[in-house]
Amino acid sequence: MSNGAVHPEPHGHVYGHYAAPKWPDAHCSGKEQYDAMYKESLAAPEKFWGRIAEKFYWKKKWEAPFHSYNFDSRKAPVNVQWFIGAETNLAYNCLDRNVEAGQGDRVAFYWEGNDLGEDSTTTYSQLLAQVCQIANYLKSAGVGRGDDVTIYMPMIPELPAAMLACARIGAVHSVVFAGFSAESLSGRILDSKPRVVLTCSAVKRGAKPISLKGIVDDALVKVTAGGHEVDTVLVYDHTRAATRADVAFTPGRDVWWQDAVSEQPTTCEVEWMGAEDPLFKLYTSGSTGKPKGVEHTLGGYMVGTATTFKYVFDHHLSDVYWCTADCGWITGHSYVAYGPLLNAATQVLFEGVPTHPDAGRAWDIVDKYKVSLLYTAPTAIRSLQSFGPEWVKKYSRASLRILGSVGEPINPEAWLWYHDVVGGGRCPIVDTWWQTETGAHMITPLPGATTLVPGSATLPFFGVEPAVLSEKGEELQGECEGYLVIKRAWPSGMRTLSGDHARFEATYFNLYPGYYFTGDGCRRDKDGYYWLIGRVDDVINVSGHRIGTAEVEGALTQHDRCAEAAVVPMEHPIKGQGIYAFVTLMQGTEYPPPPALKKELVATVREVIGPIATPDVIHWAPGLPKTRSGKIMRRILRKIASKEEDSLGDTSTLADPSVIQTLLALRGK
Ligand code: 6R9
Repeated sequence: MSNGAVHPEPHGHVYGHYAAPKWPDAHCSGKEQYDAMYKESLAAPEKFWGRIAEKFYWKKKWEAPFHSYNFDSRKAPVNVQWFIGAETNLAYNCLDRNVEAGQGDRVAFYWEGNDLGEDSTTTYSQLLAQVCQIANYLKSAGVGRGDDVTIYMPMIPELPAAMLACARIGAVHSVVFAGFSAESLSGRILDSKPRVVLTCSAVKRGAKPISLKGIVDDALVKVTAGGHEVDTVLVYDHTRAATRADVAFTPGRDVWWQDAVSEQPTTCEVEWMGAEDPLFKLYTSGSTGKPKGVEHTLGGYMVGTATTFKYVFDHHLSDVYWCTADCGWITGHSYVAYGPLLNAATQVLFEGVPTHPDAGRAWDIVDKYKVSLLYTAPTAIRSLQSFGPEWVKKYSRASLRILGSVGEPINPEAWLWYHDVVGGGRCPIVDTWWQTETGAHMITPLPGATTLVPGSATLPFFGVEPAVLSEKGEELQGECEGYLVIKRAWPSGMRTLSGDHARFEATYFNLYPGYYFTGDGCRRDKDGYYWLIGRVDDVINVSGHRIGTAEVEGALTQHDRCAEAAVVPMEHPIKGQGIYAFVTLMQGTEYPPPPALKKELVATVREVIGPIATPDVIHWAPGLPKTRSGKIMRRILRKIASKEEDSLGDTSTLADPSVIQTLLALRGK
């Protein structure tokens, strides 16, 4: 069932239990309070969420029924609605509401640039003015309610500001991670068809400068060929060394951000939107086909992200929060752009990588801004761990209070290092399990309430009712292992897939009607704790980023020497999982071919998808193990990739069993 993820140790006792600290002022202080709140959230969701939602500003309150949903696609279309009939605005709740409450001079963002010595501070009032200017510019470019806007930018304050500007005028943002290739970007633009694209001239990641504008230009050539025209490209001048004259500009289409936006008024009317109007689309990889545009709406997402942020990070106004995720991923949407700002949090926004200029950068930032809440991914933890504890111990880290983890299962060794070395044994770790689709944390400890066991995401958040199913779809009880599903709707869940509700139902609801299917395998132990094992579908989790095997296979076959490819996950010490590709070359090729071909194939994948999908291993395959009906037996390929060919299991259904010996002979060639 597992596809080769680094397995957490299921028997927590080996690593011990870590009792929650006694924090009387924690938002959830103690297991009894968690139990009581969890129970109420399931027994009386209307009362529970209604009370929380009262704290936000609603132009119009919800009506009865408060929420409704159907998870059974056999009965009727799957449909989820929360805060029915209500009207609100996310930007208003993130900014105006906080400024009106006297938080205008509070720091919203401490921005730390890629290079040392580059930094800036943005207060809530300043951010509000900035968002209004961008919003006014977007309106002047013809963007209105319900219109799509694509954002392809690095981690500078203008990125979350642009997201909020869209939210302010009711436009639907689609942020594309600025590490994706022109091809990937063009596919996403062709799917959502924005008239306006926001980008940046160039960016430096570590020591390497990258021309984002050049990538956008290439993408737009493909977009035009695909039958869509983008009218306006707003370009933030972030070239540093280069001058504007070095940036290719298409007159009539391209506009310098600093020129156009600074002319705009610093106030902008709010568009009041329905609670179930779309807020954003975010493309994510699935097991088949092209990436799916996951669509989230306003009301439930607002309440869900704000509430999880408050409780899971036990956020108080005295905290300084730093999430290392990029806004191009869901973590950057929910826990950089929306959740923290809804709580008037002060946060660090970091443009660079934590190992530049050296492996002490992350801890330097922690000390510089007195970060108390740190949220990062196991891959970053393992990478920093590999440089040795000296780099951490050079810095005080005395401000740290809570450490968070997200993106993939955290192996107990990394957990213990994070806890003992980074947190000096003082800071609870919140291992938060959730997905692009769920919008907000689903299974997670609460720092003042939950006893921790390294490697377990522990217990469900308020309102989340998980279940574990057998392959046949029977609900398992007590201690068990199977597929993780969710039994009822929670506020922040996705509502549909962009333009394809049938695919939404097929992917998440048809397999086990009545349940939301997560695509993850899990164990539940005798204490009811959940242990996430990894994806059970054809999705590889590389450094916490989802990559569909089908996408990588599609990219490889774009090389004219590649006849067929089969991609499986492999264990990777830093990235969690790596990409292992079996490649069949065009007829007539001698195996192994000259070594340069591997480099070419890798370059093709980087060009088609982006560097995050770089294959770690290319394994030549004159033939692939297939059933008589022609299905590739990935189970066998996974075993070969993990050098477990002694336990290949049943190979009697193979059309040609001799392919296995040939494959083994070509390992490392
Ligand atoms: C938030 C995010 C979702 C997939 C998910 C699962 C894996 C995320 C995890 C975790 C174990 C955790 N995942 N958090 N696995 N423990 N704490 O990462 O969203 O990019 O959509 O990925 O990531 O496999 O299904 P997304």
